[in-house]
Amino acid sequence: VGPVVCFGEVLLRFATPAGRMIADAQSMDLVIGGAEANVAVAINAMGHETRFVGLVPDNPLGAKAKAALAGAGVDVRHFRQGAGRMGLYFLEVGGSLRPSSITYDRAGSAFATATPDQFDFAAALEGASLFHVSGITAALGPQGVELARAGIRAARDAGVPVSFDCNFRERLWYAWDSNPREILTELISEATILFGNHRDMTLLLDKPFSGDGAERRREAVEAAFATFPKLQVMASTARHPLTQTHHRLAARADTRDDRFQTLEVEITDIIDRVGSGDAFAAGVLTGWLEGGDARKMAELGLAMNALKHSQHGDWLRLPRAEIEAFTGVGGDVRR
Ligand code: KDG
Repeated sequence: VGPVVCFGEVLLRFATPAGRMIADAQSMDLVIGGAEANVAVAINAMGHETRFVGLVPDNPLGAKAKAALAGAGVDVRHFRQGAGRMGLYFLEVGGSLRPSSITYDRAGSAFATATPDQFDFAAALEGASLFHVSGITAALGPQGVELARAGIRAARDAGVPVSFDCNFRERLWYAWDSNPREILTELISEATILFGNHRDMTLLLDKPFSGDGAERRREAVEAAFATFPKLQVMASTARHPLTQTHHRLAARADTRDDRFQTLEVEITDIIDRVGSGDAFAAGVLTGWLEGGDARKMAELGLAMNALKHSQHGDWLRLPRAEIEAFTGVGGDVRR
C-alpha cells in the first residue's frame, strides 16, 4: 500500500481554557490543525504511510507546523515553506451549556494565496494509493479553487484515486462571491471516495431530502451515486446532540453494492470535538486502504470519530489497538 497524500492548509490553533471567552482569556493552548493534516496524522497513527503537501510561511510559525507533522510521522518532503503569513484559528471552548466557537484569522495566508505551480503534485503523488483533499481549500477563494483543481487533476493524471471531504465551511464560502454548488460539483465529479451528508447533497443538487433520518441519508447516497459516476464510496456520520457535551453518534458507509449503518454510540463528557470529522475520514480511509467492506469502513470511522472526542486538540493519534477495542461502552482503568 502506497502513501495517502493529503493536501490542504495547516493552521495554528489557539484555544481558550474551557469556559473562558476569548475576551477574557489571558492564555491559550496552541496546537496544530487543518482538516487534511488532521487526516494525515490519524491515518499515520493507524499504521499507514501519509505524505502532506502544503505551504506554510518561512518563519518559526511555519517551521513549528511542519515539525509537528514530521514528529507525528507524516512525510513532509513536499510540505513547503515560503513567503506569506500563517493561517490561524481561535477556538473559544464552551462546555456542557454553551457551544464552542471558532474564529478564523487566515485571510491572505501563504497557502490561500499560493498558485498551483508552487507544488510539485506529480512528484508528491509518486507511488501514492490515494489523494485526499477537502472543500475547505476551494472555500478559501478563487486561488483556493485553482489549487484544489490542480491537485485533483494531477491525481487523475497519475491514476491515483481521489478522496474528497465536503467539509462545508459556510463562513469561508460566503466571505467571497463564490458558487459552492458549481465548484464542489466539479471537484467531486473526480472523486472515488466522498465524505458528505444529506445537507451537502441538498446544496449540490438544490433539492431537499424528505423523510426521517435514515431514509434521508439513503436517498442522499443514491443521489450521489447517480450524480457522480466515478464515485465508489460515500461515508457520513449522523450526530444527535443531547447537550453540548453529550451526543449520540452513528456512521454509515456505502459502496455501489454494499452498505453498512452502525448503531448509535453515546458520547458523554466530550472534551474536544474539533477534528472528529477528520478522524472519521481517517478511519474510513484506513478501512478502504485495507480492502475493507462497508462495515469495516463505517466501524473504523465511527470508532475514530468517537474517540477523538476524548482528546484535546485537533489530532487523534491513539494506539491502533485502542481504536479496535472501542465498543462505545468505555473501559476499565488500565494499570
Ligand atoms: O476539521 C477541523 C478543522 O475545522 C480545523 O482544523 C480547522 O481546517 C480547519 C478549518 O478550515 O475549519
